[in-house]
Amino acid sequence: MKLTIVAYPDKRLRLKSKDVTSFDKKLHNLLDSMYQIMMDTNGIGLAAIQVAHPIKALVLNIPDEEGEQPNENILEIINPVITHQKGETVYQEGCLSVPKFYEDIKRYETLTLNYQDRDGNAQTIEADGLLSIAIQHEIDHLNGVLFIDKLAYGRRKKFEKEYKRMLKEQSSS
Ligand code: Y12
Ligand code: CO
Repeated sequence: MKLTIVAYPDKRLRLKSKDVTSFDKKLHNLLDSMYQIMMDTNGIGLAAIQVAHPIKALVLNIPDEEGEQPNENILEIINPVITHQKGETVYQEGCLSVPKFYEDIKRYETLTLNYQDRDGNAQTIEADGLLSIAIQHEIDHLNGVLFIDKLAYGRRKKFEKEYKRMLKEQSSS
């Protein structure tokens, strides 16, 4: 399945994603293609809405201690629900839908997540570190929220100015 990444300020990124109800070949093809485009673009997390599919599905591949992302570390998360979250952490986040921008964002440090795998089986994981941050970032996408929405007013204004300039430069080159 040929996918392209939807980039800010495309309004489709503001859609609220719907529950997945069919765990069929179509879903599996979408997950496989999402994983492929995420790896091809050096991503570590991607929500289906970022490839114009407003369903509650996301893929993650968190780098290990060596910075490697072996295929067996892939996490496919369908219909996620965070049941517990605590602590506080700040990390410089980036997003495949907001290219070239990185910002410090405050998140919960640890969480417990209930979700379904690609076959609809119920799963639970406890997450901390980068995995916890990535899960929160991607679940925000399912609710139409981007990491830049969490910036303070002044920082957001600066971002909008710089991003507009970048888009203008891109379109004239
Ligand atoms: C911590 C922080 C954020 C997340 C969400 C997942 N974010 C990403 O996967 C970001 C990927 C990314 C990749 C880039 O490289 C290319 O596009 C080739 C990139 O570089 C440029 O835009 C030039 C920016 C972001 C999880 C955990
Ligand atoms: Co993102």
